[in-house]
Amino acid sequence: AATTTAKDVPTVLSRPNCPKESPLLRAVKLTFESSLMLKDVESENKAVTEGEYEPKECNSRQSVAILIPHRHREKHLLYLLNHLHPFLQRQQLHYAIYVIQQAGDATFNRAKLLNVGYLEALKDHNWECFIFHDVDLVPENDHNLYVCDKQPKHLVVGRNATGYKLRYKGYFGGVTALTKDQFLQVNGFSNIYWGWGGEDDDLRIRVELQQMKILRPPADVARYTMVFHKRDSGNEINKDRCVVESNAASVEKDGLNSCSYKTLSVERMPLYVNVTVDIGMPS
Ligand code: UD2
Ligand code: MN
Repeated sequence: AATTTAKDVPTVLSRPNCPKESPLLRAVKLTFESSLMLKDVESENKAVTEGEYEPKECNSRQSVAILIPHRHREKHLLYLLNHLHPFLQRQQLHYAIYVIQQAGDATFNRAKLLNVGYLEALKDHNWECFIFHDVDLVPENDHNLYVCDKQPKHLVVGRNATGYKLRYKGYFGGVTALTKDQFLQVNGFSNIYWGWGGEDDDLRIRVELQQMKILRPPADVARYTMVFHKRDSGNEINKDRCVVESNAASVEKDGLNSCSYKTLSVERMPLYVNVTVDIGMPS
């Protein structure tokens, strides 16, 4: 019979759990160099493979999928990747970055793209935590931890353009963190928000309907720089954004369980998984 000796024990068992607070957190100055190239960011992040990273020194406390809805914001994506990879590594997380690209020119639908990202990422790994992340928001403080909590979390209290203050009570836009189960419990985002606005408030309504409570890090930590931009063409203000709001009955029919889409490609790039998807158009 086979006997087990110490040297057969996989290293993953012998290495310690990562500490509650990573010793690697530090103050970092954000940079937005227009000359930055993808190959520079790739060569500075050699430990990342196909968008995924796992600390070698310890067992990560959570596995986290970062989901970024995207169309035609290449420069913003580059700035974000440049900052986010080292940032997440300093937090000693097992993570992967997914960019969900809306194919075609139909009206943008941020919320539906994020539903797709959740469903597609779970095909790769049983992620415990999901971060729903605008492409243009760069976290300023290493202590803004990209992990999930007992309740859904909103990671943006303030940003440069709004004097680092919460925009309004109940604001839930920009960057949010929900566990796999929390997101399933609210049936994800509504799929019917086409164009700008409202889908973030709708997610808050879904969270509240489940008697969950939104948590936020302290204001001095939950700070972001938003790269300046104008409203994109194809993402005009959604005039129906207040009409379509979810309620207890609609949540059961509209969300993750009704999200229909066609995956056109899944490209495993060095720094992210690029999911290109046909999500249809407003009916
Ligand atoms: C606010 C919210 C955002 C969302 C939006 C309303 C903050 C910081 N953010 O963002 O979470 O609720 O209002 O829908 O409050 N995008 C593209 N290409 C496009 C259009 C949008 O990639 O053509 C993506 C990209 O990730 C972008 C996000 O969608 O960051 C939100 O769009 P935005 O940045 O134009 O809207 P903004 O800044 O008003
Ligand atoms: Mn923005």
